[in-house]
Amino acid sequence: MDGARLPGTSTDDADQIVAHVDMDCFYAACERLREPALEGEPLVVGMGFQPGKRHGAVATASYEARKYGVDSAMAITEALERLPRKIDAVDDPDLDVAEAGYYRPVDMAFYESVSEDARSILHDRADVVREVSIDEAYLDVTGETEWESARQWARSLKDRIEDSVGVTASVGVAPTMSAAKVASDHDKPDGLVVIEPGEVRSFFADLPVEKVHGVGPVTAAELGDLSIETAGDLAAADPDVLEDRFGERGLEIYRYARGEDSREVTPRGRPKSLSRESAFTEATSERSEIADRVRSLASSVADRARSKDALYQTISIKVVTPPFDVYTRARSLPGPIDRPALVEDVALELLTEFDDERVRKVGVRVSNLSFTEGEQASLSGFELDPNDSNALEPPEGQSTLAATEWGDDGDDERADLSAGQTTLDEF
Ligand code: DCP
Ligand code: MG
Repeated sequence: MDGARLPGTSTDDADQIVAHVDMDCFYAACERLREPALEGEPLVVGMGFQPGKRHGAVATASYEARKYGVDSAMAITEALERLPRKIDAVDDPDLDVAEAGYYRPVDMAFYESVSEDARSILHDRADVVREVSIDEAYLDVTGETEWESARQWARSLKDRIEDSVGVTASVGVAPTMSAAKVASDHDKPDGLVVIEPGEVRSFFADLPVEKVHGVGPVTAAELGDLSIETAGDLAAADPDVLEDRFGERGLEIYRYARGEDSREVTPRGRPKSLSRESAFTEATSERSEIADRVRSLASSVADRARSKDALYQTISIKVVTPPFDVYTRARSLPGPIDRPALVEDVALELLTEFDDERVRKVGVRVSNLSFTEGEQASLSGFELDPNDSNALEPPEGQSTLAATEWGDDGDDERADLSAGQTTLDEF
């Protein structure tokens, strides 16, 4: 686009402006939202630290806890050795309370709700958003800013996330997806790094090779055998040698190290569900206010379904009551339909169960989607709350703690990611 290209830069990497957004120590940041006293403290979120339990892993650690060597995926026993629990240190003369930290269990329902708030800001700031995980997304911002103002654009995005969600995000802006990811990681936490077209290689030159997208610790060690220590070494390596050793992937990391990455930011595939939710400024028990909100969410979700040529068979609501109790209720219809009035009616009917509750947030979702044949799906973005509709229907009388049900996502890419996250289940 005009003005997006600096004079003297090659055209092949100047076409796209990509932002990569990744929240800082995300689960820990969420815990701090509801427990502000944890701010500035070493904080570990994970499983298996409670008395009598010793199996589990760290999901994340605050930056203060990382100073003690505690980090994601570490066995909880090792984390406790490096950073004992405050609560244990108080009673144990051998432990120093000042060198101890706080531990909190994983609460996916809450993190998903925070993530949803942050994602709605991302979708508001860019038309094309590729959500990669609960705390990470790529944005195509070519149409939203120009290189000259990219830093201010990213700053205002960061400020908005911090002001309205209360967590900090690190943002990287670059001409390619792989470079944007490196940029967001470069100055964490609270980072903001812009790599302009033509600067990728010089920016990468001295970075350790494992910073290159696609290079994990194993590949880095193998590259070390070839005396390739930095991204600059990789960019200057013989591509034939890389291809011999690593196959097609060798060429891919070679290109990434050189700043070559032709991937465009695209939203992910067909949504499994469409939902919208909205928080009240303060928890309310005003029935008409809650019903009005549900009505407008229902109509917005039905509109979106229609715009995507999606028929739905399941309609559900989500209700969040103070402090952060999340409930979902669903009703399935005999067949797929496109009937906005029914979405509203069913949502309001499901809401009646919560007539005596104070409510801080409500959501409406349609799922069990089918698409009219030949139509292109999800043109305007990917919805992260797709879901297996079965999970939405709790056994009679059981109040679902929505946990993964509302926020979990059937998309392949994300499924892979959570499989790699050792900490969600105890082992
Ligand atoms: N996560 C997990 N198990 C892992 C890695 C991550 O459960 N092995 C969870 C906890 C993290 C969240 O996913 O908070 C996001 O992952 P990130 O890799 O982005 O890590 P953080 O956001 O915690 O920290 P950073 O500031 O480095 O992004
Ligand atoms: Mg993160």
